[in-house]
Amino acid sequence: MRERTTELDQRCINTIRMLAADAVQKAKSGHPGMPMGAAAMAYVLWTRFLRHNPANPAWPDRDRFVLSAGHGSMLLYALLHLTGYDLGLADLQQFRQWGSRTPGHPEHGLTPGVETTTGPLGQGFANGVGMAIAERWLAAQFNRPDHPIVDHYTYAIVSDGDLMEGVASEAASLAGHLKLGKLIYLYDQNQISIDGSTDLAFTEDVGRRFEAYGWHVQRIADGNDLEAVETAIRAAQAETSRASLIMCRTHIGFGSPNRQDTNKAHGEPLGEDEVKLTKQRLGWPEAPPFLVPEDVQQEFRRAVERGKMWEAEWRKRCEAHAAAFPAEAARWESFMSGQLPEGWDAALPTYAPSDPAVATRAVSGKVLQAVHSKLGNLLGGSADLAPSNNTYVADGGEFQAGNPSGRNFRFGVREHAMGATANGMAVHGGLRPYVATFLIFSDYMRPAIRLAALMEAPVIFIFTHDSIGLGEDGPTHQPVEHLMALRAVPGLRVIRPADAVETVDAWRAALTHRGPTCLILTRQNLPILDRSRAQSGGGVVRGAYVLAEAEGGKPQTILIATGSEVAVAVGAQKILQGKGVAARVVSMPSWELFESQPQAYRDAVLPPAVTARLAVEAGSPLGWFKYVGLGGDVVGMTRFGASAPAKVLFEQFGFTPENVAARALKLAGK
Ligand SMILES: Cc1ncc(C[n+]2csc(CCOP(=O)(O)OP(=O)(O)O)c2C)c(N)n1
Repeated sequence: MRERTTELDQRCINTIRMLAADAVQKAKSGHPGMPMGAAAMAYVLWTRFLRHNPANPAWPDRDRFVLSAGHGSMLLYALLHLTGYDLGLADLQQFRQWGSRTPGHPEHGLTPGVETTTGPLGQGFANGVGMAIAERWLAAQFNRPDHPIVDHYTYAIVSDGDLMEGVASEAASLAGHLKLGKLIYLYDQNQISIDGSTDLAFTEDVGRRFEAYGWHVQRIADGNDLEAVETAIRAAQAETSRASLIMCRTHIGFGSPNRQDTNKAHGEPLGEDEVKLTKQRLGWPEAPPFLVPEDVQQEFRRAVERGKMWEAEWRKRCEAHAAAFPAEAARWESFMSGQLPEGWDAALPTYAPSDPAVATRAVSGKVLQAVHSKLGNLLGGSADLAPSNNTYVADGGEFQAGNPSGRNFRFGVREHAMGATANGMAVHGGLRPYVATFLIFSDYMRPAIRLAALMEAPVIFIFTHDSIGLGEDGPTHQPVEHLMALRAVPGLRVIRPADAVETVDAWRAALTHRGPTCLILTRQNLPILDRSRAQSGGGVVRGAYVLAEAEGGKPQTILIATGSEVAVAVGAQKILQGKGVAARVVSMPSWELFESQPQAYRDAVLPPAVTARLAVEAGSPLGWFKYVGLGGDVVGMTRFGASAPAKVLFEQFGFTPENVAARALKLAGK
């Protein structure tokens, strides 16, 4: 450990502070105060601990760093720039501008070195828990005595706001239970948020709360005390059986004579005059802006050489590991590539119309079991609904503190943290996480689902009990608006299979996709559909297809249905046929997949000339008019459901072949 803080240390820290102040000032927008207050502890972490390779932000065994307080993004951009990532001063000067690589909040996939997208407070906290889980699981899979190839820390800087959020509490509770000893969080305890002092709303003893979660908690009176921060991080590393929270009392807007320790330092530029005063106070040249002194540059850039060396050492370890354990090494490569191994789908179940009716959630469980041994990195679980979600895989073992190679996860009743943790697992790399709950509770994890889509994180969200079809649990548990709400998320793939055959294909689509997928599954049994009148070349992978062509091949009307309502539409088709109306049944498990098809295919499934179209889905009709047109109609749910047996509910709400046929007849003008 260094004896004392040098003058160069101070100038390095002030460089971070002033880059943040200058960038926010130039953009006339942003949050200067957080980076200014947290610069010192971030400096200690990044220059004395963080093992990373700026030349290769994708080095698999790098330490992960999450800036959970994403509004302080300039802190991260400054560190990435200074330590030699492919992020120039010109990028910092474009902070928050159109097309720049330095957006208002850190975005994974856009800026090299940004591990996860943060900004919605609490999410980064939970993502980090997922990353630490991923590290532990991969280490248990691949490390052998004298051959550690997975061995890194997950660090984060978390703020008052992060720790006020429920998702952080859920994730902290989970991390405490799992004893994630390589998770180390620095708490930027500046006691200021947007409204003012945290005393307005946040007065519990955070340290004791985290101790109660089972965390190792340290308290630092002065977050600018580099030696104290360094000592605490070392102690946190030495504590291997508990996650660590290092509470650092800091000062928002540090150095700003008129803004420090006030919420004025939070969400707006300091102002030209105050930037000047701050520079004077910190002994910094007033000009030029974006100043990086030569020796400061050199000091930070030592990360480049060290990074190269660390990665080279790791590669050597990998070579030795591969020589000693060639099969494991091949598996490691396969996990990290994200590719599915040859023959992964060989054991997928198949179904024929003569098979008994089966719930799509049950088929999903069978699929999981069938691919389990082939897809060694497919893992996940449920928020305390495993028997209902059919997610527990026999022989998978349970991921627990004492069994880090288990593949069944017990997330507890913590949907939000489950989603955000899965995002962290996915962006860590090497894992294919799935998580599950009832569709109704997708609302409890919606912010995480949204971020999975924004990051294109390959998480599989399993949502069962997908409609009034769940029956007696009643309106509190019956989703109505949820399907449409999920479809409204850009880049999110939503698939609602109609039967067992479509469920197998839905899983196939999810597993071969490099982004997030929601699988929407039934509680109730569904018949295996007759496909003898299906049009060839269709299927789940195309999003919608002709499941049962109209007799004679010339449809007068089209019934478009999803999930459990497809069988209802097929029943209606028969009635219509008896009345001399030729109806085509289109199964449309996924809007997003259908939208990605060529126009010619879409027109073949939904011929523009056939305008008498009826959509049938036991959910909100909102949005269906896109496919049925203004001249079309929708049999949907326009009110909450009710508590009753599913069969009664389907009758009462009109999801019967008779009602669907009657509505279609009206449309066809008969
Ligand atoms: C979920 C969520 N709610 C609200 C916000 C808006 N917001 C951004 S920063 C902030 C206050 C944060 O205070 P703190 O975490 O203490 O950050 P500091 O003031 O120290 O920069 C809020 C409410 C957000 N980003 N995310």
